[in-house]
Amino acid sequence: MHPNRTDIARLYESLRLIRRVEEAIADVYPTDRIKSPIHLSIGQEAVSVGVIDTLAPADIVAASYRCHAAYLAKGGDLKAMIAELFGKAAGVAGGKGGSMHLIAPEVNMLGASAVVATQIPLAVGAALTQKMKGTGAIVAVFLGDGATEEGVFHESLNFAALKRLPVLFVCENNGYSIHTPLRARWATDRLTERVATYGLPAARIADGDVFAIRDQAAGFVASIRDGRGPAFMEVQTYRWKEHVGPNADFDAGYRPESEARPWIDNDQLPRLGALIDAEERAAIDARVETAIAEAFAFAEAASPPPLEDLLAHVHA
Ligand SMILES: Cc1ncc(C[n+]2csc(CCOP(=O)(O)OP(=O)(O)O)c2C)c(N)n1
Ligand SMILES: [Mg+2]
Repeated sequence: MHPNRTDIARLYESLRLIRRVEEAIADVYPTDRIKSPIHLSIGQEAVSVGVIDTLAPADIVAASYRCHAAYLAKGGDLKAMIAELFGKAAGVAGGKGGSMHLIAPEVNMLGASAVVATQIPLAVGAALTQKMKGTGAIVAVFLGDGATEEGVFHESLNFAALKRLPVLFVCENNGYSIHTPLRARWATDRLTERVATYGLPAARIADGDVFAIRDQAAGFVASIRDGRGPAFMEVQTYRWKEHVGPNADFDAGYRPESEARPWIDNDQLPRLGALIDAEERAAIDARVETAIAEAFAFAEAASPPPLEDLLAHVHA
């Protein structure tokens, strides 16, 4: 899939929106107007953007608590997202879920959850539904490297491979589970080889290149849509901010800033921006800033859930 000018502009706009939304969230966070923990994907956006660009609107996406990028790349409503973070009734989960529980059924984004790896079996269940109903839709599920250590990841791979379910597993390998690096967790980093033994094709992309991610995903999506069963891709990436919260954390002692440098130098956002002419880029950037300003103003003005709804939709 050689990207043309329209593709590049579309990918750039998606990357730019996600980056600027998360920067705006990080800016507002210290004011305490955002009522939930936030897990930013700044630096990792190309994974969601590259993969989701290959999906059809009817296809389904599932993500972890680090779900802003997937939600926005899939076309989730920005106002309802920011209202959710502000704890307002107009939020996607009525203001009661926050950043880790984004959901957008109108664009086929399943509900995210704070519990590591729980999105994986839900995605496989959704894939089983598509297969049994013959809808032709496929499912893409995003998961962290830490999530591959959960038993349910392996159960899900096995079941999906056995039943040849239409699901694309996408591991965003940012090298850390909170503060613990891979070398303290895995005897070998041959993740794709481990996964392939379940009987599904598995590929790894090491350089964070959004076009390479998109090409790999497009190939797998075509094969899954043809009924050839699930596929797995590992994309190496890097989280620029702390695990949870708006700040950099290179002073925390678990990773050096020098480790981030090659990833920051390889940032796909300016790379794509340089491939677009200045006038078009300015128009995109302006559109993004307007959407963000409107979403934050909407969230600010929105009402909190009414008192009588306090115990609705919660476990008590
Ligand atoms: C079942 C479960 N175990 C532990 C946790 C605590 N926890 C929250 S995030 C996280 C790290 C997961 O790392 P990874 O899957 O690599 O995702 P990343 O945060 O890097 O995107 C852990 C261990 C949890 N939320 N759920
Ligand atoms: Mg990780």
